[in-house]
Amino acid sequence: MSNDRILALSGGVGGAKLVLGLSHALPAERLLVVTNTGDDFDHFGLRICPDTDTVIYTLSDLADRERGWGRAGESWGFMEAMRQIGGEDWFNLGDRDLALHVLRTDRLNKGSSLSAVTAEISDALGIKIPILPMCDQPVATMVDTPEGRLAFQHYFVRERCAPTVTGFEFEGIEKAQPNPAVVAALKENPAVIIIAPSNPFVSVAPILAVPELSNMLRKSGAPIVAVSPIVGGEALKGPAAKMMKELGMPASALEIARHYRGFIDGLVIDEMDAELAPAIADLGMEVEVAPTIMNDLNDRIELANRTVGFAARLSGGIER
Ligand code: FO1
Repeated sequence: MSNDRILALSGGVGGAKLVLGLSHALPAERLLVVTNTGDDFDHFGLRICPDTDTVIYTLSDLADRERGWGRAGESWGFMEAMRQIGGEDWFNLGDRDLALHVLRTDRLNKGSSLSAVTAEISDALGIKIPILPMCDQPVATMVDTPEGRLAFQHYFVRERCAPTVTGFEFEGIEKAQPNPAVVAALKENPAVIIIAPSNPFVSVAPILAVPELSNMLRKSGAPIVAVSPIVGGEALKGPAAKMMKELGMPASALEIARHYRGFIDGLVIDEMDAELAPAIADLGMEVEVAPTIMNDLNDRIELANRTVGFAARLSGGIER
């Protein structure tokens, strides 16, 4: 018998938007968020965890709504001073954001796990929803380009996603162990697993690549539904559509369905892509057509409700 918990897999700004909607649609004890750690990297000796931090700031309402990452009301004295003394300035660290990186790095250096320090910071910010990094071991998403291999943040921020991608590598993934809290939650048979509208290649793939995690997700018996990050042939935020084209795929919700085929039971697509529904259904998955563009909080809550409702309807028909 499944309990009624919802497990959401999230990376990037798009993922955090749906997580915010879910946090308003569900009581805190029903939601667990698993974050991608492949974007994490060391900068000035600080451990930076962007996808986890975006969820932390979003759920504590500290996030900058414009940027989607970092904190609102930020000041940039540190960056100005860094530039003045000739330090690297391609990655912007706000003065308040820095506190999180300094505290986390200090705790990690003293032996805390990423999960433990994430829980400590979440608690301090009054977040009741468990924010669970996919694993506590370091994993580094690398982006292969014709000019060579780039660390993810170099590709994404320093090079502004300009290089052509030819492939991805998740360095360290073979030594990664699924976050024990995620393993425990999966053993308690969650009701629903949601893949947020995150970049499938660099935000979702690292999570699904953690050894055994994909098997555990499927064995949990919970329906797995994804929300397409591609609407009308474009990614709403970030380089997903550009990556798909560079990898020789059409940038479409149908291609997203093909990408997740065999793993997900249902895909939520935008009304703009409604005509793709039959072709997606032909791939052997259920399809929900809904407004998936999240401009405000209400959109986020609406999409969260539609996605949970869709997945709950699938629970009856899951045979694995
Ligand atoms: N993204 C940018 O495009 N430019 C930045 O300067 C930048 C700084 C930054 C600092 C902290 C943080 O948690 C995230 C930051 N991001 C920045 C976003 C980050 O690169 C992306 O959110 C993820 O890595 C991909 O989703």
